[in-house]
Amino acid sequence: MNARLSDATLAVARPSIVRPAYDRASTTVGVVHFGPGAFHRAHQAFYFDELLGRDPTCAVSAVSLRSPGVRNALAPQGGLYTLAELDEATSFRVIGAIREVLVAPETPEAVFARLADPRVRTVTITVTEKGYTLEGGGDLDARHPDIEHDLRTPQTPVSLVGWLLEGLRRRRATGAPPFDVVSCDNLVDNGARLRRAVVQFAETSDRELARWIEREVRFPRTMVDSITPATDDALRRRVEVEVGLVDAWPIQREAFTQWVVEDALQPGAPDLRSVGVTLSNDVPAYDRAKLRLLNGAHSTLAYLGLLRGHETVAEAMADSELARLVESMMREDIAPTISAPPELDLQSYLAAVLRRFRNPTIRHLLSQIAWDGSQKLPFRILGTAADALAAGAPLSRLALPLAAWMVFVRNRAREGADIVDPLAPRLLELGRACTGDAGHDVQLFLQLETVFPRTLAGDARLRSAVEVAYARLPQIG
Ligand code: CS2
Repeated sequence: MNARLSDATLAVARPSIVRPAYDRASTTVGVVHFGPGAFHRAHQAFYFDELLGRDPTCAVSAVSLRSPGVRNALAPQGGLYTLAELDEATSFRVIGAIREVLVAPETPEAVFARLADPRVRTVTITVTEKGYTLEGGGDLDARHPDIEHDLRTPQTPVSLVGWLLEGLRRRRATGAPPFDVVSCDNLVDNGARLRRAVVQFAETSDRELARWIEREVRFPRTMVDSITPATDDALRRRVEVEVGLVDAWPIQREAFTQWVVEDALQPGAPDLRSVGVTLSNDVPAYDRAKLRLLNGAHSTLAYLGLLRGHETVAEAMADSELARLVESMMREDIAPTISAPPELDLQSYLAAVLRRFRNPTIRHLLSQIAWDGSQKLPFRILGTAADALAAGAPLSRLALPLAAWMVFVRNRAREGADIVDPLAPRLLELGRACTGDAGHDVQLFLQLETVFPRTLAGDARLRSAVEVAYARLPQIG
């Protein structure tokens, strides 16, 4: 049995393994990250690991808002884990950027101490779309159970917004400048949305703090990209062979990675540009291209691919009829709604996304992409559909992922299976009420106000296109 990965055993890892190019013991925590899931460890932590070789002050304190799983896996490893970059040849790298993993409900004061520490200049976030507790129009969802809890007890928060507000309140009390709040989730205009939610939350308890946040705290917009399939036991076994050590939670991703951050970080912030991050004043152009082309195609492949019996993105792309449909949707329906930044050639970008989807070394499960459809589809498909309606453009292809999502929910409900979605109980209730009649069933889903804006739900052209698509799709029973 091999030894467990740790600072003490790293020396005996296989020579080919890339190790942290810095002395971990001499680094200090300069970044707090909320949501240390696979994507953070594949993406931002990789960039901070690169940066630590020239700036020892940007080690990461990772904070889990809920579960102890990541802490339990990484604490015995001193925060070390393996990153496998899957390309023609797979490379393995041990990432040392995460100095500690805190479980917020267990040690709240340790988290607040990090947030109050003036050496922490940056707070990054990957809590997925549902973690922002926003309602359909983009405002803070004051009826969300976590927000209701935090409104009652702001000093012991459970929501991301609650943690940020109490952290900023305590930071302000120290007299130190605030930290930058850097959302790294797939939301359109992520930084601005998060700023709005935090200020709205502050307004409920401390208007002066709300004004200070508006004046002093930076919430840069970002676009993040790297396809990161969930870790499985096959990866754990492969890492043990290749690294020569046991790693409880290695991470895998494609070789491609991109991070675009609004050029609005505070002076003295980590020099992200020096490690390949694009600082831009036109992040919306990047995030629209990525969310609509890549993520819109991903969700389309997920729901249609699952209905056609496929398991992974690569398998769905090997289905020539489905691949042709998705490519046509990208080129003819989505691309025309995007005005790309000058340095981004949209057709080359689109071709690269399709190549990435076909990467045979990536086992990206459609069932993983199908999670949280109620939170993803508004950013990935509905914005494009609204633009298509405004332009009088055809909707037949764009309606397909929406109809396929509805059929997916209906089929899961009929199978008595669960779905991963913050609206799961409501969705499964709708699924059970479906009859298979397109007009009846589609109308049930269009009533979901937190998913379908009233302007879209009330548009007969959209409803009709989704009904036609729904009627064409295979259904159980
Ligand atoms: C995927 C994304 O799971 C999903 O919803 O569409 O995680 C996707 O892999 C990333 O956004 C790629 O950058």
